[in-house]
Amino acid sequence: MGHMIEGKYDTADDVSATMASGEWERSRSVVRNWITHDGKPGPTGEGGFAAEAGRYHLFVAWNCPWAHRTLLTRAFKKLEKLISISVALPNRTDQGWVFDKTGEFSEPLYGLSAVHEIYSRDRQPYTGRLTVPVLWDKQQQRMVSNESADIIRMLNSAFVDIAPASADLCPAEKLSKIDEWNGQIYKTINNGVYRAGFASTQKAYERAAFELFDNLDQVDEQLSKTRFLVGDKISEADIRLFPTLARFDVAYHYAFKCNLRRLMDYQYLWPYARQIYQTKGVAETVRFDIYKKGYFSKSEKRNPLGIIPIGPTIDWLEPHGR
Ligand SMILES: N[C@@H](CCC(=O)N[C@@H](CS)C(=O)NCC(=O)O)C(=O)O
Repeated sequence: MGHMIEGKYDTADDVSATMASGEWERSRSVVRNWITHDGKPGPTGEGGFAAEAGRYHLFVAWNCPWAHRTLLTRAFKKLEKLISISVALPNRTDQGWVFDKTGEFSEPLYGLSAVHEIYSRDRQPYTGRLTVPVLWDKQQQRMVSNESADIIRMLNSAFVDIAPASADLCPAEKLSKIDEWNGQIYKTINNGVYRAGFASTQKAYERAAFELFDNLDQVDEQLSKTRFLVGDKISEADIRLFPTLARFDVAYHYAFKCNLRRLMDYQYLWPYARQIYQTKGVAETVRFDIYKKGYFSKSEKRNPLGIIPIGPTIDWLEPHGR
């Protein structure tokens, strides 16, 4: 997959390195401005990004779990009419994430043919990986952020005065607990599946895979006691966990060899995942068919023939009983 140096696209693969130990490491995002209600700077980056209806746009792909968090937050915060989206095709090419000319995967904002074109449109020359999600300011023609963790936090707070009423996903009194879960879940579960799937030695794979299931077990235990990770209301921690759960049995279990247990085998985690799936607005952010296309796309190392499995069959609409 390509990257960009000083605003110029380069098809060469630098990207996420596999270290000598066989461990796979995700490189960091680089554009980290914040939308705030009054345009004052957020915790990082520059100011000038005030919350306004219709001003911002998200570039996403259905199969990307990091983009999925932003779509979930957009849904939970009732921002669908305020923030528009462009959805890239599930299979990346030598141009990285690309769009179709027409239909569901065409790019409505500027008619772009690839996500790297939005990075080169930014007035500040960009250097780095060309990832989704990207939060874009249509007014200034600038990238606000390409870090999903920041994007979901700003979407939670910045639009409260102009969007319909919605629940606070990060209430102050629960923030430290939310951050604690976020840290654990990111390392061992969200990124854990990739560390297992992209490991290049037996040892690195086993370390990541065992750690993943150990942490899923811990989450299951928590969900035996509380409806959501942090008490009885959904929070940002649940929003960050759900994209991995949604992809688990259909993709990670098989494509990334995360097969000690299935999500379906968990007593609490599986009904909890269905509970979130059955919440208004969530099913519209989920595309199991696309997950399979993306995770089983042709890959020399993982799936050389690019054959997509027919199953499994999973009933996400089964009553959750929680
Ligand atoms: N830290 C970023 C990571 C996003 C990310 O890694 N996205 C993947 C897709 S799931 C991507 O676009 N990769 C393209 C590449 O690395 O070239 C975030 O969470 O926003």
